[in-house]
Amino acid sequence: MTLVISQLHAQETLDSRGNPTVAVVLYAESGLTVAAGVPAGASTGSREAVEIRDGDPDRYHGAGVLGAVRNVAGEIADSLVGVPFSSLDEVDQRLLDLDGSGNKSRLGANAVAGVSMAAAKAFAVEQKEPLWLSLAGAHVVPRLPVPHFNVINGGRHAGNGLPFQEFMIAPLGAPSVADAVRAGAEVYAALRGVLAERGFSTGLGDEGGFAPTFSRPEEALAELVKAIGSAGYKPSRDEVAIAIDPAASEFYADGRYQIGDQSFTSSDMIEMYSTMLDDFPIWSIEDGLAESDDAGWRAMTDQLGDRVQLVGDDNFVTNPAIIADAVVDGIANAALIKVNQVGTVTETLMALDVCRRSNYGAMISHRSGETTDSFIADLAVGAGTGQIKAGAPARGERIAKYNRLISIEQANPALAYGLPESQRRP
Ligand code: 2PG
Ligand code: MG
Repeated sequence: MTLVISQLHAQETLDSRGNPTVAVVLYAESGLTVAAGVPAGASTGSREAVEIRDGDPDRYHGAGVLGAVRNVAGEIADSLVGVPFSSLDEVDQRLLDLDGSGNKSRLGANAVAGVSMAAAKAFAVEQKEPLWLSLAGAHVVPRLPVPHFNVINGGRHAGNGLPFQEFMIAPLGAPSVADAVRAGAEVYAALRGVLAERGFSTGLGDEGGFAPTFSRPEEALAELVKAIGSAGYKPSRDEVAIAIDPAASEFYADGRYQIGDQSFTSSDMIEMYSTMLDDFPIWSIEDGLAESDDAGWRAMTDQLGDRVQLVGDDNFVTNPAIIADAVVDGIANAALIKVNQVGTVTETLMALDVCRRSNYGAMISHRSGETTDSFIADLAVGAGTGQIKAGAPARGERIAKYNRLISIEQANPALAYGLPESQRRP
């Protein structure tokens, strides 16, 4: 099977926050057309692949992406059009060679990721396979993931003063994706009621979760437990569990973590998490400590790694080499996986491979700035890791992913749902 690209088109469109982003349309000589939309983050890791923005203050306050768009339709198209490619790997390697910077800063990770995602879709169409199947590697058993619904937003994703960024519900015990989505939506609706009853705002943050003015993370956890119960589910690791992403790099400075008017050391934070694990059905903690706090991460992994999934996001940036080093170093036991964080689909699949070989968990993730492209739903099924986070069960750009999962499930009733046994902690 060979893919010959006949034309690459790109345009500046808007993401879910109203910021410009890159959309790519790929035309192949076989007659197929596929499109991809590139997401963008707010709480970014310092070693992420570098997206390029125009910096022209007269357009979108400097955030325009016309330069990245020009790179797709110009330099990248010149290099890819007319070349017979036999694998996605070859396309992505050519993109890496052409960029030459090591971190995509020359052509832009936003340009490169858009082309790579479109090429992955094109290969699936050429192979007459669903995208999820064509993304599954030779040694991977595809699987429908547990959706992690971010129903309370804080940090950089909301202006509510809540230091922790994400409070998610994870229907680990649901029998299917459709039932998990239903549980997510029912708890979300119950949470709206619980918050309104207490006089809190039910306005939304960037990922569609509520953004009440809690100052302490424990308040958010307590309301979540209430909402799970009032929707008729059991707040527990067997049924509807909780996952959090404090995104701790965002409130870390000079070796201390600032939460409200209190300042904590790494070991204070680990103790706080330990108490939270006693008090709430939390099964996963992402970015519990800052990306630069390696010693803290090692201690946290030592002390909590047997009790809970510890996910590296800002520190790992979906980079296979960084994750491989962390495995040796005893940091975390899972990685967050975002295509645009590393820049190509092939490198994303390599990062997943490192996780698989190291028995690290891997949660496929959206960004806070999203498009309606549901690429990550297919990636999650193909990766077979049993976990995805794509925001609240509300707002078009978030539900595009969940609805795609339901469609995949309906069309493939033999696919298993849920966390593989090897990834349950404990
Ligand atoms: C995260 C992501 C997605 P952002 O921190 O995990 O939720 O946020 O896209 O802003 O980096
Ligand atoms: Mg994160």
